[in-house]
Amino acid sequence: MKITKIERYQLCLPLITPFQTSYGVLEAKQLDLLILEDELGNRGYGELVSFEQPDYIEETIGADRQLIEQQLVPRLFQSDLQKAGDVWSLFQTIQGNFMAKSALETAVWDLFAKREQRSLQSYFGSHKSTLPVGVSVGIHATTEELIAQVSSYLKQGYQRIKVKIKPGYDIVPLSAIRENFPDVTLMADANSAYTLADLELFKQLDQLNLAMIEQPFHQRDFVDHARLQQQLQTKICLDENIRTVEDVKTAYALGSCRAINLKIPRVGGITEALRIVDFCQTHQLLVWLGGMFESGIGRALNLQFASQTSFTFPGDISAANRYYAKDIIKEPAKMEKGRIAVPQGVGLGIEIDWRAIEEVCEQKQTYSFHYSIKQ
Ligand code: OSB
Ligand code: MG
Repeated sequence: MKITKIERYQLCLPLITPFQTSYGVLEAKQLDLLILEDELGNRGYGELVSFEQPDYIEETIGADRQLIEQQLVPRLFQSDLQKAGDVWSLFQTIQGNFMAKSALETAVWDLFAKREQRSLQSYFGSHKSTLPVGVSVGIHATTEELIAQVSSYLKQGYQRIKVKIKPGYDIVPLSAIRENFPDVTLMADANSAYTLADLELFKQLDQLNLAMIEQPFHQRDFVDHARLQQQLQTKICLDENIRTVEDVKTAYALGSCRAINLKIPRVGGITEALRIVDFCQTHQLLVWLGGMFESGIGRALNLQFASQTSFTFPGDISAANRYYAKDIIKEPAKMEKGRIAVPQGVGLGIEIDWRAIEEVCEQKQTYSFHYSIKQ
């Protein structure tokens, strides 16, 4: 396959309500839509989801745009891909920059699926048509507001609640939720805000029957996570730490966690994500699908990928209306009875809403094949 044209639409989607984590507050999500065109006129879609601030991981959307233009686009134009999995080796000598690589790698998967007239989920051997989903709840000003928000999400049907915590906002809000909703599948996400000095707090959280505690410690720490896991009944889940299957091997060997929050963009795309699913299956680590405030495009990818039988725990794949007033696809993800449908059709199974794109597009850039020759 030859890639003949690449378009990049720079979008900014305002969130319905600001989302607060231990890193800060997010009010609008910058994201880039990448469209890859082949010699037959098929178009594959990918989404760049990195943040403006390098707090969650090192990448920023600004640096990623530059890397895409200077490194990844030229490599794609010079390639002759036989299958989607070939992109992984094409990008292999570029270290890090996982979200930048994922934006293009996933677009190539969509492109191959469209060429071959197949759904994306068929490549993963999956057939499920709907998935149970959960929701991630940000830090709220008061416990009352938090309880009201959780209550509203549960009424809507969400099957699992994840609550963001930070030092000083942890045991009180979580105990309140547990008291009000004794049976809900509940978990906490610390986004790296604690250290092993907080062991006593984690022992208290261990009493709340949480499904897991996500990323309590530093993004590069495996050793203290292992020390904590040894002393807790509750599963530790790693998010920020996990960029490659080698990271999962390290975590497994040390006993740093019993669950993995897998985000396709954070691990550089579908090929690496599949390796991680395989390793987790073989070693009995719970693997589930996380989110990055994706638009309908990234959400469709998440739904296709999480439809594999190995995913049983509800993902951070909420309905479009949990995030944005207006999505950029024709049929935004809706939740019914706690489940969201896997888009049907070829590739990602979605259609872009070009009017909506026009409204939120801040810049458009087109790279054509000759771009790489001029390098
Ligand atoms: O830590 O899982 C996280 C969103 C952005 C960055 C990091 C995280 C999150 C979420 C929300 O928790 C996931 C979503 O609903 O898309
Ligand atoms: Mg997380």
